[in-house]
Amino acid sequence: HDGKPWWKDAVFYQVYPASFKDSNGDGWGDIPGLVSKIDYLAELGVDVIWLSPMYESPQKDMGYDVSDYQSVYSRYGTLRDVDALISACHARGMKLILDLVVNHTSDQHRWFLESRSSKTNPKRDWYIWKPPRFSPSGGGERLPPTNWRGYFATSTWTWDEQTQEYYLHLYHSSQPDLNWENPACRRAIYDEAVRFWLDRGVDGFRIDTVNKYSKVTSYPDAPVVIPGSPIQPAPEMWCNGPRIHEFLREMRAQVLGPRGAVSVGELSNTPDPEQVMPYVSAAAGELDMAHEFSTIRLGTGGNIFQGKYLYEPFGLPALKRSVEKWQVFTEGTDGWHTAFIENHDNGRAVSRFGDDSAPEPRAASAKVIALWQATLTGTLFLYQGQEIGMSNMPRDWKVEDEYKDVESLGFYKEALESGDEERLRRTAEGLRILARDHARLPFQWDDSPNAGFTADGVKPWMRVHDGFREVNAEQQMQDPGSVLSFYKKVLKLRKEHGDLFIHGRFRLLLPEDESLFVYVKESADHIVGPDAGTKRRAVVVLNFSSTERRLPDVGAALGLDGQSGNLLITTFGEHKIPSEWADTLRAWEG
Ligand code: TEU
Repeated sequence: HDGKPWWKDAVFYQVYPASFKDSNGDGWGDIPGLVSKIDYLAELGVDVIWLSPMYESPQKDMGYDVSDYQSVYSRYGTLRDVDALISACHARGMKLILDLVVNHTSDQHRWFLESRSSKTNPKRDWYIWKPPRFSPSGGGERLPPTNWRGYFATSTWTWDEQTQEYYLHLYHSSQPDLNWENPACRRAIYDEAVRFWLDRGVDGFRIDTVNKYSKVTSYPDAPVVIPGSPIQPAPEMWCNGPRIHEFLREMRAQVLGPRGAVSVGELSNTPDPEQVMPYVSAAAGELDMAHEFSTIRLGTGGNIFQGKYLYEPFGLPALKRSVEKWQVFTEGTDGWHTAFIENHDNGRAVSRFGDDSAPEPRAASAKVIALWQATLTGTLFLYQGQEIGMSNMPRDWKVEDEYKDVESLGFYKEALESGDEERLRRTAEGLRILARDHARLPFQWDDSPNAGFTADGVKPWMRVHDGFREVNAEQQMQDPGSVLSFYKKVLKLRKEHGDLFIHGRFRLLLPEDESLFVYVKESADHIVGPDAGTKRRAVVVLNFSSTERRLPDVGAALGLDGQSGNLLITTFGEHKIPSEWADTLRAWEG
């Protein structure tokens, strides 16, 4: 299918450097460790590695607090190690994208150290400083400039004694927001954080918090949605703000576009496709594609601020409706999207959408998730460990013992301090399902001590899952019936039938069925080559339950009766389509 950019058909694979492979026995993953596993990724069918932040950082938010964009966190390696990784990728025809974290820096970044040094420092305006307010009740108590609540369950303002002002941080207080309103600041970002790495040979970026750089610059209070709370959710004050599209167009025009760098934006808090399209329309000249989080975050309670970890169960129809919404929204447009169900900020898919209660259902449901993801339209992103069915931490691991994430601990602390037992119980339960920590356990390579992630006797920065002897890459590489083997099959299927599975139209069937997820993928009409003009169709049937399901008459049940066209039927071993379907489906062949 000519005329399609390479990144539409490519399979991307996210590596979380701290947890992938430790080569020097310090308990932290590192870049040489990743290089030692690159053939494993090539054999899986990975085309592009997305490496989460490996820059110099105090690690308050696992590297999403950058203190120097042009040097590497010592535990991960050196600039030369990154050069070696780039060469290793390119030598195999693979590519490498980095994580661009430029909504904020670390408070240890030299720009912030200069900015906070005095009100007259030339870089003062590179961050967002505001004077205090004083409580109208006359008590004279000093108050932050606004009542905004940030993502880690605190105010978005921290007081700076030296210059007697507050600075803004949507995340941790050690992550001060950069002021994108300042042109000199934007230029420095483009030069120091973007151009530097493109010059070294990286192929593009996953762009962190891509819709948050333009704030409502009048800094008003947010309406009260949490009665009695001094801090209120305020995403409308910084998500999809007044100048965001201008800024992203400028970044693409000035640095990403001329270098042909691929860009995928992290677009959270934007559940309306109408708001997503301006970011991913080719004509807009902003991003090539985006990650939108409605599906992966199903079950997070209420608003993602106060209720993010108050889990609300959902049924398969809700999942299907969410997938459908994001599968169809670019149809007939010049936009493009992504397919993903795991990343470093979310619980493991097999625990969230499958059944991780025992080895057999865990493997079976991991394969259902594999076939589901591999047959979705858009660019496919996998997260490390998804391909072997890694699951959430064991449910009996205690938050205070094993959870390390600044967001998890922020919400847990808030629930503890609330004095509300029920809230604390629900928050602990929500974290056991949704916490970002679940995706950050060390990769399970084999059944040796520490799962082969690091040397025996070394204490990994995060505890290894107790189940690593049953779930590890080594064992699955030898087993043709393993989850890993299945992923290799479905990634191959996806590419062999890209007109259906990567570029095809998605049509949901049986929307209200509580256990079957059934959809049709139809090839677009503009097939070039020998098949020009023919419409091919595949029916994907996924059983998300543990009970066998039979549909007496597939045609009627699927609402496809009377239609013709080539039907691609693919059965995978234990995923055989029930025999009484075979005749009906075969009848459609040809
Ligand atoms: O995450 C941003 C992000 O996903 C949040 O804004 C999200 O909307 C919030 O958690 C509510 O669900 C990125 C990185 O992926 C994350 O690891 C960092 O902690 C964060 O930005 C700050 O850089």
